[in-house]
Amino acid sequence: MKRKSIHFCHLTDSHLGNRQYGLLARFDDFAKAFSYSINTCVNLRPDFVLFTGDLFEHAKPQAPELRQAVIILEKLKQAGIPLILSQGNHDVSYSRARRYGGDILEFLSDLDIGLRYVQDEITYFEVGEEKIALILGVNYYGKRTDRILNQLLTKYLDEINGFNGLKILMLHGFVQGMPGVADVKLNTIEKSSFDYVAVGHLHERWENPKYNIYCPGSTEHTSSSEWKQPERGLYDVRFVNKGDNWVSRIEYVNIETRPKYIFQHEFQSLSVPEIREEAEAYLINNDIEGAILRFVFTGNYEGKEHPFINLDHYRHVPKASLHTIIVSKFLEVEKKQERKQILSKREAYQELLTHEFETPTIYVDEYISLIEDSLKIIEGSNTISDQERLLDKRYSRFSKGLLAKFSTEEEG
Ligand SMILES: [Mn+2]
Repeated sequence: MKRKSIHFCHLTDSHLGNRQYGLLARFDDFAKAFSYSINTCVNLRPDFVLFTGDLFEHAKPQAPELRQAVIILEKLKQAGIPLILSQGNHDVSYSRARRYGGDILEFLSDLDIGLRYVQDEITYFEVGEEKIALILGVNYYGKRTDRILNQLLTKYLDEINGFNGLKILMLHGFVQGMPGVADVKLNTIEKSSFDYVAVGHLHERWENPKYNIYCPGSTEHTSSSEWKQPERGLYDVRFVNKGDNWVSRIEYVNIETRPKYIFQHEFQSLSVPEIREEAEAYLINNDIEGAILRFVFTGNYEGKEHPFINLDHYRHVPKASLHTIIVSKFLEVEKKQERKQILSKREAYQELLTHEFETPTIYVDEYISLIEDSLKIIEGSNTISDQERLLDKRYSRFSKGLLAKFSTEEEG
């Protein structure tokens, strides 16, 4: 092989067309993050760019986000950098696409914008006549991914083993070890001898260098659960061939996105008016220009004149932020306390049986034990048929007991 080095970028999950919080500004943010990523790639001048799925938020993108995609991808084409793309779960609605002849990514690759869509097949990065890198792109299959990947590895076994350049696998799914239930096992990846496994789907940066697995995370935050990892980015990957080995140098390059912050505040034993006043001051003090803010308010209060405190409508108090989310957890605290003050479960059953069902006092204990046992059976059984069998048993014991009680009463 003449070529001794390969340079590529890897990004994923841009979710173009996400109108988050119903805001035009957020719709623009997703395009900006993608545009920033592609500009970064153009400046890095790689041989090619990998994109591992979820280019769009919806399988049926509308004109505005389609135009964003075409305009942004045109920059890569102008720079002569091919984009190699694999499928994500957001991009595709299977049956429809299959039946009618193509999904949106196929449509984009039909346009002459330098995009190559790899669906359960191998493509090569070539320089002149020489094949430099083999790239296997796998479609999105959710929990079936592992089985289908195994089938593909068998199908392409000779082609992969016979290739002496750099080998890359692209997929969209949870790899074993990522948060979430795994779609692909490490065993499957291990036996395949790929030099770089490009992964999308998880929106956080995640790596397993031992198995050459790299997931850069989404280019923008699609939910506040992703904020705990504020940095967004893409991989700048260089491989150098030394003898028989490919040696990698992988760097994470940050993407600028709109700032997001979480504030947690606990109120200490205040009355409702004091809480409202303190909340308002706290929101004003922590207002941040252009940011997305999430406030989590917890605590207790002394005054009993209000049934609960909901501070949600205070989200309009910060004026400089783009969007504010308020989570009030007062209600939960109150509910717990109220439950303690009212009745125990047993007292509640007693109340219900005596007053609602006018159950004679001598039967109340029997009925309560039936209720308690029934609940235990329902919570403890795995299947409905188990529940039915055990409940049947319990009811027959109950009616026997009741019958016995009834006859003693008659006698007495
Ligand atoms: Mn995604």
